Amino acid sequence: MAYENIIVETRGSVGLIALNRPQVLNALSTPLVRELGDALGRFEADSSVGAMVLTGSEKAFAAGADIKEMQSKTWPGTYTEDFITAEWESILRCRKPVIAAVAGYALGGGCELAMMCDFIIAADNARFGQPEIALGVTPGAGGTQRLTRFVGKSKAMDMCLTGRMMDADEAERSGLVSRVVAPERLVDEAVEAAQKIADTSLPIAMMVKESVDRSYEVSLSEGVRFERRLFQASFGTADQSEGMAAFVEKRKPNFSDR
Ligand code: DAK
Repeated sequence: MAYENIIVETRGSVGLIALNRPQVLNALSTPLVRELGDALGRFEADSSVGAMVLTGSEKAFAAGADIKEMQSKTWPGTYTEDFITAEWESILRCRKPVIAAVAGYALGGGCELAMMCDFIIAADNARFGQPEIALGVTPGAGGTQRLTRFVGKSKAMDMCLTGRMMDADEAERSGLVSRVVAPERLVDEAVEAAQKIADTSLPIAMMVKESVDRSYEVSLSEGVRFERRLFQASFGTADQSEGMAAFVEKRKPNFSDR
């Protein structure tokens, strides 16, 4: 697939995808979301890639779904075609870790897309929001659900009902983002974090991701039981032998993803 709305490259063992519709602040059109799904799928299938970074521009990660594309949609149409659900959910099917590197606006579907990633590194000019209410619609890709889990009910209600934006400092204080960096450091910082992940054992990194994600779905005791089984299963890997031998021998581990 030729990409017109994203820029894709590989840095070391990291797949880097930049949303690229600068004239509309990276508004998420159906073609863009389709291309994103294709690129993520390729990195997911590429054994030389251990983690991905998703970013935008310095002005906008993404200012939401493309309002001009949505404007003429109807209820029966969005419902029967299940408006862009399958394409949007492609990022949730990634089993390799995906980091969002967010500068500028991450609004509506842009904020939702960032929250679908495994964690968010923000530039200090990042602004997050769920302004859909001002357009006469509700959030549609997890804004009321994931944001509430990240920042709690009070701030989620505030953001979804008033549409106000949260700056990077507040987002870090509230647990929405993991770290805040200068805009010019953003992509490098995210790629370095992704490379650090890619340097570990791929199956173990995937198990860690799956286990943290499971904490949102099940009770604490079931989650800990799931984690315990994965921990025990990790002793069936060559990478457990290598990781522990490397520690004892005071050298860097050389993981083989087995
Ligand atoms: N869609 C289309 N075009 C957009 C856009 C958007 N979301 N955001 C900005 N643009 C365009 C503007 O129309 C403008 O284009 P021209 O007029 O130059 O042709 C250009 O980008 C620059 O924008 P501004 O001139 O407005 O720039 P400012 O710096 O003055 O303002 C802004 C920046 C981000 C505050 C403003 O552009 C803005 O408020 N944008 C809209 C933000 C918004 O309401 N976002 C939420 C959209 S609704 C679903 C999945 C996802 C969704 C729903 C369902 N399913 C899976 C079912 C998501 C829904 C949404 O995101």
